[in-house]
Amino acid sequence: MDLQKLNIDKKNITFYSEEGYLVLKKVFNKKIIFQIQSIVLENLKFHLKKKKIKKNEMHKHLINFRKLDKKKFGIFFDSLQTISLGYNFLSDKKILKLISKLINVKQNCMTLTDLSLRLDPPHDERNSLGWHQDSSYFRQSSKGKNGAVLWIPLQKTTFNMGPLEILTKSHRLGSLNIRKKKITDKFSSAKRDIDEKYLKNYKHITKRELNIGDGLITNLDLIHRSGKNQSKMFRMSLIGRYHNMLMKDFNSGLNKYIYTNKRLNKEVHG
Ligand SMILES: O=C(O)CCC(=O)C(=O)O
Repeated sequence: MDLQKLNIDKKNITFYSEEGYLVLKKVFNKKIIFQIQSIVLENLKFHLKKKKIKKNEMHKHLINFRKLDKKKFGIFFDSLQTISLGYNFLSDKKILKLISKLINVKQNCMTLTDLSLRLDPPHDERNSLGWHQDSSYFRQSSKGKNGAVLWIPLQKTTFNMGPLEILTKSHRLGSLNIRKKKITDKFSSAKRDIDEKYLKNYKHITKRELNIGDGLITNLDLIHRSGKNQSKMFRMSLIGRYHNMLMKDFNSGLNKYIYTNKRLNKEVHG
């Protein structure tokens, strides 16, 4: 079921509660998405020390940058994680109203944390995520149903770009709180993949092509994974996590900036 123009009714709320997700169509301000794309481009020019990069050559430069200098690419990537426009976008009044209805909390009594801007390169799965629940990574709510994740594509995302894959109804498993597996490659993401034994009852994979202006909201317990990007472009997306702070299971915390530079991080945080 798709939700257009954010007109939420009982049917949508029931669908979200039964299936664990809701697809949003044509609801986000495209202008802001284009502005976020230009921030990525400006930041890329800055890190590559280039005066000009044509818009249609951005992906070519991103691909080469990641291939040629993983460390510098990591710094470039990290500096996109706290862009101010991302907060604006994810705390749009209408979005907050919608999510508050889905997770059944008074409007504005939610937290918004762990924003991320993902850049998923083509034919490179080092940072792809296998089947997981966001509730294993983000423990603000002990019960995943008291939180929601909003996933917004920053460009048209076709099937060959590997849109997010979700296991319909899998949120019914509750929060599995999978522990982090050790990683050996420092340029790969740490994983909390779910064991096959939990997946056997959830065979129905949903994936959708999304346009600019569309989005996807999921229950924090819904099992999902990264699709395979087999295109020639980076798949860019913005993600925010929302939690009901008026529930007993809410785990409070501070919003701490983790510096990419380990020495500086130690100096500041000890
Ligand atoms: O966009 C993706 O490929 C995966 C994102 C995701 O699953 C997450 O951040 O939890």
